[in-house]
Amino acid sequence: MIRCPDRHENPQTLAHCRVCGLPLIDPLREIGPFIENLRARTILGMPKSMNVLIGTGSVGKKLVLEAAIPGNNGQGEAYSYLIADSTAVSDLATGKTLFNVRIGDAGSHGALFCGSAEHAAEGDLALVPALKGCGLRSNDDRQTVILVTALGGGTGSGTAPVVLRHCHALNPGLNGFVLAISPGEDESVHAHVNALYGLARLLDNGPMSDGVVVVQYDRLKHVHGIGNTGEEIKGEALITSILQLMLSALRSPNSMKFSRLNRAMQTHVLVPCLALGRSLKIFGNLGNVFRSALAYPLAPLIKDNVTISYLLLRIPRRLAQECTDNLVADELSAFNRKYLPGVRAMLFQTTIVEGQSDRIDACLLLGGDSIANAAPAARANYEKFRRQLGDRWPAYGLTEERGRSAEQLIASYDARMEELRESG
Ligand SMILES: Nc1nc2c(ncn2[C@@H]2O[C@H](COP(=O)(O)OP(=O)(O)OP(=O)(O)O)[C@@H](O)[C@H]2O)c(=O)[nH]1
Ligand SMILES: [Mg+2]
Repeated sequence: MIRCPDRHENPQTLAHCRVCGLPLIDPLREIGPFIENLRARTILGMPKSMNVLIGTGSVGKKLVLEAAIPGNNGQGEAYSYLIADSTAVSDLATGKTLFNVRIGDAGSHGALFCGSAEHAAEGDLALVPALKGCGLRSNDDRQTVILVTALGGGTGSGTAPVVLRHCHALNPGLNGFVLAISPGEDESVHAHVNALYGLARLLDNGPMSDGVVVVQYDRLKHVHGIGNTGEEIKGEALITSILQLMLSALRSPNSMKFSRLNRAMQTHVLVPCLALGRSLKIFGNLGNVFRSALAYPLAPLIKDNVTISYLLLRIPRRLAQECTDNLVADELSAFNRKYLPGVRAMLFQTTIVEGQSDRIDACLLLGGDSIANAAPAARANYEKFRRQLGDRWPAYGLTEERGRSAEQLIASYDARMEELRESG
């Protein structure tokens, strides 16, 4: 209810009092923009972070909260954090710069479709000030944004592209990477529609991120690794490991070389292959470690289609003298020649970690394959959805035209990849 200046009660939807006809003024709505403006000015006084980690949707939120716990990402104070989800963050006690933007109206409780979440994020006045607070303020090609999200839900798939578009508007030179969890093959039609739409939007406009690392959710069941205290790493924890490797290898200024090469090659969708806690004593050499990673890509991949091969490598200090950059380069190019014959360019980044373990972690990021191969279920489900939908597009916050443009974006990416492969 809202009161008029003469204190008659009225429903919030009216513009004038139903008793006396005086105008109804909602103080919060009137001074909202003023408060946002004030907040933005306060934020601009904060130090600028060169590395920003953003989580969208429930899964993104969980992963960012985990990474923001001091000591968890191995990066000290290098990152600032932003969470954009349909539910609020209750615990901000991480001791870090952590912004929280609530997407959508209070009644939605998280159940949104991609298009509705996209509209909600586009209309959200708090998003840009929060991004400025994270450090996105001016054109700077050293700055890195890593965004983590699942694509099967509505909030993450709808919000992530909007957030990245704002990031590019604030810093056109940024290096942007996404870790995206795509739905498992047996998930619902809606999950696949959200994922295909979200992925298309991430490739839109230029595209919005230099590399989208796609992990298919059900593939996590089949991969196991070893942590530095000998514990088994599986399922959910594998995502955390990939994110940690990305946070340490793709931070400023190293991120620049990856994004520049990726822009030149236009291979924006990357499939990760993970080998965690491998002992060089057991595996003999790095090539064998890479081979064990390639045995089970975390999204479907046709190996002959791979044109670019990145390696994020983490080694303990005691192996630093043994694993020189020259050795890593030699082993990676020999491995590529043998198992990925279509590779035209490669790049790696080694991170040294302290500790007594003699185990190494490797994450190959392989690009050049088509999305139709990396997410076959997405395409089939999208077709099914389109046939069943009839005129109910608005229920999903979409129009037939937006759906078609998403399909075209994916098709043109795939055509570009095919052309690139054939030209080689
Ligand atoms: N990493 C991780 N992914 C999950 C888990 N459960 C489901 N998923 C994947 O994440 C997708 C759902 O993503 P969420 O982040 O929960 O959805 P959302 O973006 O919050 O969207 P809403 O539907 O609006 O809540 C599913 O389609 C699965 O593919 C989990 O426990 N961990
Ligand atoms: Mg959710």
